[in-house]
Amino acid sequence: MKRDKTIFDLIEKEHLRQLHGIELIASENFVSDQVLEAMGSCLTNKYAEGLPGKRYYGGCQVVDEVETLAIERAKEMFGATWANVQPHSGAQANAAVMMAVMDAGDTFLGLDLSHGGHLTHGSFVNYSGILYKPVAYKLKEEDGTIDYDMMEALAKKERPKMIVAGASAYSRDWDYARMRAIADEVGAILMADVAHPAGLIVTKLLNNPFPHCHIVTTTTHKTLRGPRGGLIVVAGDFENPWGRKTPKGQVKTMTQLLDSAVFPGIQGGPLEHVIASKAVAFGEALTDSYKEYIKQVQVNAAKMAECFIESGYHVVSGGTDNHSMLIDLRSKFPDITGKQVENTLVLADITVNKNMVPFDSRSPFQTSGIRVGTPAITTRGVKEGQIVKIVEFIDEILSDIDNDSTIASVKKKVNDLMKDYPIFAY
Ligand code: DSN
Repeated sequence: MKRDKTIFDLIEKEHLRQLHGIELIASENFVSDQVLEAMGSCLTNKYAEGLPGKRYYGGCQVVDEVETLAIERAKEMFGATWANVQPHSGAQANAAVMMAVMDAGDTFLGLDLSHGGHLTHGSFVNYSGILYKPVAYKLKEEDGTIDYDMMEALAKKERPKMIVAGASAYSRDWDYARMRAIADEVGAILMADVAHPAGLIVTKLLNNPFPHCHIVTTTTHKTLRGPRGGLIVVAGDFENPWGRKTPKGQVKTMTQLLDSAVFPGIQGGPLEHVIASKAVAFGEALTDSYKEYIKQVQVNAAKMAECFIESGYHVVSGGTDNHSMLIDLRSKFPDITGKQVENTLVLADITVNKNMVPFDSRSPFQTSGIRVGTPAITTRGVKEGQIVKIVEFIDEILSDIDNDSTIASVKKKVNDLMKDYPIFAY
Protein backbone atom coordinates (compact mmCIF):
# COMPACT_ATOMS: atom_id res chain seq x y z
CA MET A 1 0.00 0.00 0.00
CA LYS A 2 1.20 3.52 -0.79
CA ARG A 3 2.60 5.19 2.30
CA ASP A 4 0.45 8.05 3.54
CA LYS A 5 3.22 10.63 3.35
CA THR A 6 0.94 13.47 4.36
CA ILE A 7 0.13 11.96 7.72
CA PHE A 8 3.63 10.63 8.40
CA ASP A 9 5.14 14.01 7.58
CA LEU A 10 2.78 15.55 10.13
CA ILE A 11 3.76 12.93 12.70
CA GLU A 12 7.42 13.80 12.13
CA LYS A 13 6.58 17.49 12.49
CA GLU A 14 4.95 16.76 15.85
CA HIS A 15 7.95 14.64 16.87
CA LEU A 16 10.25 17.60 16.21
CA ARG A 17 7.93 19.94 18.14
CA GLN A 18 8.11 17.62 21.12
CA LEU A 19 11.88 17.17 20.76
CA HIS A 20 12.81 20.86 20.58
CA GLY A 21 10.44 22.23 23.21
CA ILE A 22 9.98 22.32 26.96
CA GLU A 23 6.79 20.44 27.83
CA LEU A 24 5.26 21.73 31.05
CA ILE A 25 1.65 20.56 30.61
CA ALA A 26 1.11 18.76 33.92
CA SER A 27 -1.01 16.00 32.37
CA GLU A 28 1.44 15.05 29.63
CA ASN A 29 4.45 12.76 29.52
CA PHE A 30 6.70 10.87 27.10
CA VAL A 31 6.19 7.11 26.96
CA SER A 32 8.99 4.58 26.55
CA ASP A 33 9.79 2.86 23.26
CA GLN A 34 8.15 -0.36 24.43
CA VAL A 35 4.96 1.41 25.55
CA LEU A 36 4.80 3.00 22.10
CA GLU A 37 5.59 -0.29 20.35
CA ALA A 38 2.81 -2.18 22.14
CA MET A 39 0.33 0.53 21.15
CA GLY A 40 1.32 0.23 17.50
CA SER A 41 1.03 -3.58 17.48
CA CYS A 42 -1.24 -6.11 15.72
CA LEU A 43 -3.40 -6.27 18.86
CA THR A 44 -5.31 -3.36 17.33
CA ASN A 45 -6.82 -5.90 14.92
CA LYS A 46 -8.62 -7.92 17.59
CA TYR A 47 -12.18 -7.67 18.85
CA ALA A 48 -12.53 -8.87 22.43
CA GLU A 49 -15.79 -7.65 23.94
CA GLY A 50 -16.17 -9.08 27.41
CA LEU A 51 -13.50 -9.93 29.97
CA PRO A 52 -10.61 -12.45 29.92
CA GLY A 53 -12.11 -15.95 29.73
CA LYS A 54 -15.61 -14.55 29.04
CA ARG A 55 -15.50 -13.03 25.57
CA TYR A 56 -18.09 -12.61 22.84
CA TYR A 57 -15.51 -13.45 20.09
CA GLY A 58 -13.26 -16.39 19.27
CA GLY A 59 -9.48 -16.13 19.02
CA CYS A 60 -9.08 -14.20 22.26
CA GLN A 61 -6.63 -16.62 23.88
CA VAL A 62 -3.66 -14.29 23.44
CA VAL A 63 -5.39 -11.02 24.34
CA ASP A 64 -6.81 -12.81 27.39
CA GLU A 65 -3.24 -13.32 28.59
CA VAL A 66 -2.35 -9.72 27.80
CA GLU A 67 -5.37 -8.27 29.59
CA THR A 68 -4.90 -10.59 32.60
CA LEU A 69 -1.32 -9.37 32.96
CA ALA A 70 -2.47 -5.74 32.77
CA ILE A 71 -5.08 -6.44 35.48
CA GLU A 72 -2.58 -8.20 37.75
CA ARG A 73 -0.01 -5.43 37.38
CA ALA A 74 -2.64 -2.73 38.00
CA LYS A 75 -3.69 -4.53 41.21
CA GLU A 76 -0.07 -4.84 42.34
CA MET A 77 0.62 -1.13 41.72
CA PHE A 78 -2.32 0.07 43.80
CA GLY A 79 -2.54 -2.76 46.33
CA ALA A 80 -5.99 -3.47 44.89
CA THR A 81 -8.00 -6.70 44.73
CA TRP A 82 -9.79 -5.94 41.45
CA ALA A 83 -9.09 -3.86 38.36
CA ASN A 84 -10.79 -3.08 35.07
CA VAL A 85 -8.21 -1.95 32.51
CA GLN A 86 -10.66 -1.36 29.65
CA PRO A 87 -11.78 2.29 30.07
CA HIS A 88 -10.64 4.16 26.98
CA SER A 89 -9.93 7.26 29.06
CA GLY A 90 -10.23 8.73 32.54
CA ALA A 91 -13.54 10.29 31.52
CA GLN A 92 -14.85 6.82 30.57
CA ALA A 93 -13.61 5.37 33.86
CA ASN A 94 -15.47 8.07 35.78
CA ALA A 95 -18.59 7.60 33.63
CA ALA A 96 -18.57 3.87 34.41
CA VAL A 97 -18.27 4.51 38.14
CA MET A 98 -21.12 7.01 38.07
CA MET A 99 -23.26 4.57 36.12
CA ALA A 100 -22.49 1.77 38.60
CA VAL A 101 -23.08 3.88 41.70
CA MET A 102 -25.84 6.33 40.76
CA ASP A 103 -29.14 6.60 38.96
CA ALA A 104 -29.86 9.58 36.73
CA GLY A 105 -30.74 12.58 38.86
CA ASP A 106 -28.79 11.40 41.92
CA THR A 107 -26.67 13.89 43.84
CA PHE A 108 -22.89 13.72 44.19
CA LEU A 109 -20.17 16.00 45.50
CA GLY A 110 -17.09 17.00 43.48
CA LEU A 111 -14.49 19.75 43.48
CA ASP A 112 -15.60 22.90 41.66
CA LEU A 113 -14.10 23.06 38.14
CA SER A 114 -12.89 26.61 38.65
CA HIS A 115 -11.13 25.51 41.86
CA GLY A 116 -9.19 22.73 40.13
CA GLY A 117 -11.86 20.06 39.66
CA HIS A 118 -12.32 18.06 36.47
CA LEU A 119 -15.07 18.29 33.85
CA THR A 120 -16.27 14.80 34.81
CA HIS A 121 -16.65 15.82 38.45
CA GLY A 122 -19.87 17.67 37.74
CA SER A 123 -19.40 20.33 35.09
CA PHE A 124 -22.75 21.35 33.60
CA VAL A 125 -21.41 20.77 30.07
CA ASN A 126 -20.36 17.19 30.87
CA TYR A 127 -22.42 13.97 31.27
CA SER A 128 -21.65 14.16 34.99
CA GLY A 129 -23.50 17.44 35.27
CA ILE A 130 -26.15 16.64 32.67
CA LEU A 131 -27.24 13.22 33.94
CA TYR A 132 -26.64 13.68 37.66
CA LYS A 133 -26.98 16.44 40.21
CA PRO A 134 -23.51 17.68 41.15
CA VAL A 135 -22.86 19.85 44.17
CA ALA A 136 -19.44 21.50 44.30
CA TYR A 137 -17.12 21.86 47.26
CA LYS A 138 -14.34 24.42 46.95
CA LEU A 139 -10.92 25.53 48.15
CA LYS A 140 -10.47 27.83 51.13
CA GLU A 141 -9.74 31.35 49.99
CA GLU A 142 -7.17 31.97 52.73
CA ASP A 143 -4.76 29.16 51.81
CA GLY A 144 -5.97 27.55 48.58
CA THR A 145 -6.46 24.10 50.14
CA ILE A 146 -9.56 21.85 50.10
CA ASP A 147 -12.32 23.09 52.38
CA TYR A 148 -13.20 19.82 54.13
CA ASP A 149 -15.56 21.63 56.52
CA MET A 150 -17.53 22.91 53.54
CA MET A 151 -17.53 19.40 52.07
CA GLU A 152 -18.91 17.99 55.32
CA ALA A 153 -21.61 20.63 55.60
CA LEU A 154 -22.65 20.06 51.97
CA ALA A 155 -22.70 16.30 52.47
CA LYS A 156 -24.99 16.59 55.50
CA LYS A 157 -27.31 18.98 53.66
CA GLU A 158 -27.42 17.24 50.27
CA ARG A 159 -27.06 13.56 51.33
CA PRO A 160 -25.09 12.66 48.14
CA LYS A 161 -24.88 9.09 46.88
CA MET A 162 -21.21 9.61 46.07
CA ILE A 163 -18.34 11.93 46.99
CA VAL A 164 -15.51 12.42 44.51
CA ALA A 165 -11.96 13.22 45.60
CA GLY A 166 -9.44 14.34 43.01
CA ALA A 167 -8.62 17.21 40.72
CA SER A 168 -7.05 18.36 37.50
CA ALA A 169 -5.25 21.29 39.02
CA TYR A 170 -4.56 20.87 42.73
CA SER A 171 -1.03 20.68 44.06
CA ARG A 172 -1.68 19.36 47.58
CA ASP A 173 -2.28 15.86 48.90
CA TRP A 174 -5.76 14.66 49.88
CA ASP A 175 -7.12 13.70 53.29
CA TYR A 176 -8.89 10.51 52.20
CA ALA A 177 -9.47 9.43 55.82
CA ARG A 178 -11.43 12.60 56.56
CA MET A 179 -13.39 12.22 53.34
CA ARG A 180 -14.29 8.63 54.22
CA ALA A 181 -15.55 9.77 57.60
CA ILE A 182 -17.75 12.34 55.83
CA ALA A 183 -18.94 9.74 53.30
CA ASP A 184 -19.76 7.24 56.07
CA GLU A 185 -21.73 9.86 57.98
CA VAL A 186 -24.15 10.22 55.06
CA GLY A 187 -23.92 6.71 53.56
CA ALA A 188 -22.11 7.83 50.39
CA ILE A 189 -19.66 5.93 48.22
CA LEU A 190 -16.21 7.58 48.18
CA MET A 191 -14.41 7.61 44.86
CA ALA A 192 -10.96 9.08 44.22
CA ASP A 193 -9.94 10.13 40.74
CA VAL A 194 -6.15 10.07 41.01
CA ALA A 195 -5.49 10.67 37.31
CA HIS A 196 -2.87 13.32 38.01
CA PRO A 197 -0.90 12.04 41.03
CA ALA A 198 -1.28 8.28 40.35
CA GLY A 199 2.47 7.78 39.84
CA LEU A 200 3.25 9.43 43.16
CA ILE A 201 0.59 7.33 44.90
CA VAL A 202 1.76 3.95 43.59
CA THR A 203 5.32 4.81 44.70
CA LYS A 204 4.06 5.88 48.17
CA LEU A 205 5.17 9.49 47.82
CA LEU A 206 1.59 10.60 48.45
CA ASN A 207 -1.28 9.28 50.59
CA ASN A 208 -2.83 6.05 49.38
CA PRO A 209 -6.58 6.43 48.69
CA PHE A 210 -6.98 2.81 49.89
CA PRO A 211 -8.36 1.63 52.24
CA HIS A 212 -10.40 4.82 52.64
CA CYS A 213 -11.89 5.04 49.14
CA HIS A 214 -14.37 2.48 47.88
CA ILE A 215 -13.34 3.01 44.25
CA VAL A 216 -10.30 4.62 42.58
CA THR A 217 -10.06 5.75 38.96
CA THR A 218 -7.08 7.06 37.07
CA THR A 219 -5.77 7.82 33.64
CA THR A 220 -2.72 5.88 32.59
CA HIS A 221 -0.86 8.54 30.60
CA LYS A 222 -0.01 11.31 33.03
CA THR A 223 2.45 10.64 35.88
CA LEU A 224 1.95 6.90 35.24
CA ARG A 225 3.66 7.41 31.85
CA GLY A 226 1.61 4.88 29.91
CA PRO A 227 -0.63 5.06 26.85
CA ARG A 228 -3.66 7.35 26.84
CA GLY A 229 -6.36 5.47 28.73
CA GLY A 230 -8.24 4.85 31.95
CA LEU A 231 -8.31 2.34 34.78
CA ILE A 232 -10.61 1.50 37.71
CA VAL A 233 -9.38 -0.28 40.85
CA VAL A 234 -11.05 -1.50 44.04
CA ALA A 235 -9.41 -2.87 47.20
CA GLY A 236 -12.00 -5.17 48.75
CA ASP A 237 -15.25 -5.86 46.93
CA PHE A 238 -18.57 -5.20 48.65
CA GLU A 239 -22.28 -5.65 48.04
CA ASN A 240 -23.75 -2.59 46.37
CA PRO A 241 -25.71 -0.62 48.96
CA TRP A 242 -28.61 -0.01 46.58
CA GLY A 243 -29.42 -3.68 46.16
CA ARG A 244 -29.05 -3.81 42.38
CA LYS A 245 -29.52 -7.37 41.21
CA THR A 246 -28.35 -9.77 38.49
CA PRO A 247 -31.00 -11.16 36.10
CA LYS A 248 -31.04 -14.22 38.39
CA GLY A 249 -31.99 -12.05 41.35
CA GLN A 250 -28.63 -12.03 43.18
CA VAL A 251 -27.47 -8.73 44.60
CA LYS A 252 -24.48 -7.64 42.51
CA THR A 253 -21.18 -6.76 44.12
CA MET A 254 -19.68 -3.35 43.38
CA THR A 255 -17.05 -4.81 41.05
CA GLN A 256 -19.75 -6.68 39.11
CA LEU A 257 -21.60 -3.40 38.69
CA LEU A 258 -18.38 -1.68 37.61
CA ASP A 259 -17.45 -4.38 35.08
CA SER A 260 -20.85 -4.22 33.46
CA ALA A 261 -20.88 -0.41 33.52
CA VAL A 262 -17.66 -0.39 31.45
CA PHE A 263 -18.97 -3.06 29.06
CA PRO A 264 -21.70 -3.20 27.89
CA GLY A 265 -22.70 -0.06 29.81
CA ILE A 266 -20.64 2.61 28.11
CA GLN A 267 -18.10 0.87 25.85
CA GLY A 268 -17.92 -1.78 23.17
CA GLY A 269 -14.74 -3.61 22.19
CA PRO A 270 -11.71 -2.94 24.41
CA LEU A 271 -8.56 -1.53 22.80
CA GLU A 272 -6.29 -4.53 23.39
CA HIS A 273 -3.26 -2.82 21.84
CA VAL A 274 -3.67 -0.02 24.40
CA ILE A 275 -4.27 -2.56 27.16
CA ALA A 276 -0.99 -4.29 26.21
CA SER A 277 0.70 -0.92 26.35
CA LYS A 278 -0.88 -0.24 29.75
CA ALA A 279 0.54 -3.57 30.95
CA VAL A 280 4.01 -2.52 29.77
CA ALA A 281 3.71 0.86 31.52
CA PHE A 282 2.43 -0.76 34.74
CA GLY A 283 5.40 -3.12 34.62
CA GLU A 284 7.69 -0.10 34.29
CA ALA A 285 5.93 1.68 37.16
CA LEU A 286 6.76 -1.27 39.41
CA THR A 287 10.53 -0.87 38.84
CA ASP A 288 13.09 0.95 40.96
CA SER A 289 14.06 3.18 38.03
CA TYR A 290 10.46 4.48 37.83
CA LYS A 291 10.60 5.20 41.58
CA GLU A 292 13.75 7.26 41.01
CA TYR A 293 12.04 9.05 38.14
CA ILE A 294 8.90 9.93 40.06
CA LYS A 295 10.89 11.14 43.08
CA GLN A 296 12.71 13.49 40.72
CA VAL A 297 9.34 14.66 39.32
CA GLN A 298 8.36 15.69 42.85
CA VAL A 299 11.75 17.30 43.60
CA ASN A 300 11.62 19.23 40.31
CA ALA A 301 8.09 20.44 41.00
CA ALA A 302 9.04 21.66 44.49
CA LYS A 303 12.03 23.49 42.98
CA MET A 304 9.84 25.00 40.28
CA ALA A 305 7.34 26.30 42.84
CA GLU A 306 10.19 27.77 44.88
CA CYS A 307 11.65 29.52 41.79
CA PHE A 308 8.28 30.99 40.78
CA ILE A 309 7.70 32.26 44.31
CA GLU A 310 11.20 33.79 44.45
CA SER A 311 10.47 35.54 41.13
CA GLY A 312 7.35 37.17 42.62
CA TYR A 313 4.58 34.86 41.41
CA HIS A 314 1.77 33.54 43.57
CA VAL A 315 1.67 29.74 43.56
CA VAL A 316 -1.82 28.64 44.63
CA SER A 317 -1.68 26.99 48.11
CA GLY A 318 1.90 28.27 48.49
CA GLY A 319 3.66 25.34 46.84
CA THR A 320 3.20 21.75 45.77
CA ASP A 321 3.20 18.23 47.21
CA ASN A 322 2.95 16.58 43.82
CA HIS A 323 4.05 17.09 40.19
CA SER A 324 2.10 20.23 39.38
CA MET A 325 1.15 23.74 40.44
CA LEU A 326 -1.11 26.59 39.54
CA ILE A 327 0.47 30.00 39.03
CA ASP A 328 -1.82 32.93 39.75
CA LEU A 329 -0.41 35.61 37.45
CA ARG A 330 -2.31 38.47 39.11
CA SER A 331 0.27 39.06 41.85
CA LYS A 332 3.01 39.94 39.37
CA PHE A 333 1.22 40.72 36.09
CA PRO A 334 -2.39 41.71 36.83
CA ASP A 335 -2.96 42.73 33.19
CA ILE A 336 -1.68 39.56 31.55
CA THR A 337 -4.10 36.66 31.03
CA GLY A 338 -3.37 32.95 31.09
CA LYS A 339 -4.40 32.81 27.45
CA GLN A 340 -1.77 35.40 26.49
CA VAL A 341 0.88 33.53 28.44
CA GLU A 342 -0.01 30.19 26.84
CA ASN A 343 0.04 31.71 23.35
CA THR A 344 3.27 33.64 23.87
CA LEU A 345 5.25 30.86 25.53
CA VAL A 346 4.39 28.52 22.67
CA LEU A 347 6.23 30.90 20.32
CA ALA A 348 9.34 30.18 22.40
CA ASP A 349 8.66 26.41 22.32
CA ILE A 350 7.51 26.29 25.95
CA THR A 351 4.13 24.56 26.36
CA VAL A 352 1.84 25.28 29.30
CA ASN A 353 -1.92 25.55 29.60
CA LYS A 354 -3.99 28.48 30.73
CA ASN A 355 -6.01 27.61 33.81
CA MET A 356 -8.61 29.19 36.01
CA VAL A 357 -7.27 29.96 39.47
CA PRO A 358 -9.48 29.83 42.57
CA PHE A 359 -11.67 32.93 42.83
CA ASP A 360 -10.66 33.93 39.31
CA SER A 361 -12.01 37.20 37.98
CA ARG A 362 -11.61 36.07 34.35
CA SER A 363 -13.48 33.54 32.21
CA PRO A 364 -12.18 30.00 31.44
CA PHE A 365 -11.26 31.26 27.96
CA GLN A 366 -8.97 33.99 29.33
CA THR A 367 -8.08 32.91 32.90
CA SER A 368 -5.69 34.54 35.35
CA GLY A 369 -3.43 31.57 35.69
CA ILE A 370 -1.36 28.86 34.13
CA ARG A 371 -0.87 25.27 35.21
CA VAL A 372 2.58 23.74 34.98
CA GLY A 373 4.03 20.35 35.85
CA THR A 374 7.23 18.36 35.71
CA PRO A 375 6.40 14.77 34.60
CA ALA A 376 7.36 15.25 30.93
CA ILE A 377 10.57 17.25 31.35
CA THR A 378 11.72 14.88 34.12
CA THR A 379 11.30 11.93 31.77
CA ARG A 380 13.73 13.74 29.49
CA GLY A 381 16.28 13.90 32.31
CA VAL A 382 15.84 17.49 33.47
CA LYS A 383 16.95 18.11 37.08
CA GLU A 384 16.73 21.02 39.56
CA GLY A 385 19.52 23.06 37.93
CA GLN A 386 17.64 23.27 34.64
CA ILE A 387 14.36 23.98 36.46
CA VAL A 388 15.91 27.25 37.64
CA LYS A 389 16.71 28.14 34.01
CA ILE A 390 13.24 27.17 32.78
CA VAL A 391 11.53 29.49 35.28
CA GLU A 392 13.98 32.23 34.24
CA PHE A 393 13.00 31.70 30.58
CA ILE A 394 9.32 32.03 31.45
CA ASP A 395 9.87 35.10 33.60
CA GLU A 396 12.02 36.74 30.91
CA ILE A 397 9.20 36.40 28.37
CA LEU A 398 6.40 37.48 30.71
CA SER A 399 8.40 40.53 31.78
CA ASP A 400 8.64 41.63 28.13
CA ILE A 401 5.62 39.87 26.64
CA ASP A 402 5.19 41.97 23.49
CA ASN A 403 8.83 41.91 22.45
CA ASP A 404 9.44 39.53 19.53
CA SER A 405 13.21 39.62 19.93
CA THR A 406 12.96 38.50 23.58
CA ILE A 407 10.73 35.62 22.48
CA ALA A 408 13.19 34.68 19.71
CA SER A 409 16.16 34.79 22.06
CA VAL A 410 14.42 32.65 24.69
CA LYS A 411 13.32 30.19 21.97
CA LYS A 412 16.96 29.73 20.98
CA LYS A 413 17.92 29.10 24.61
CA VAL A 414 15.05 26.59 24.95
CA ASN A 415 16.08 24.69 21.80
CA ASP A 416 19.75 24.69 22.85
CA LEU A 417 18.87 23.37 26.32
CA MET A 418 16.65 20.57 25.05
CA LYS A 419 19.33 19.29 22.64
CA ASP A 420 20.86 17.58 25.68
CA TYR A 421 17.65 15.77 26.65
CA PRO A 422 16.47 13.01 24.28
CA ILE A 423 12.86 11.86 24.29
CA PHE A 424 13.27 8.10 23.99
CA ALA A 425 16.24 7.03 26.11
CA TYR A 426 15.40 4.46 28.72
N1 DSN B 1 -7.30 17.22 30.36
C1 DSN B 1 -6.66 16.60 31.49
C2 DSN B 1 -5.73 17.53 32.18
O1 DSN B 1 -5.04 18.23 31.47
O2 DSN B 1 -5.65 17.55 33.39
C3 DSN B 1 -7.66 16.06 32.42
O3 DSN B 1 -8.55 15.29 31.72
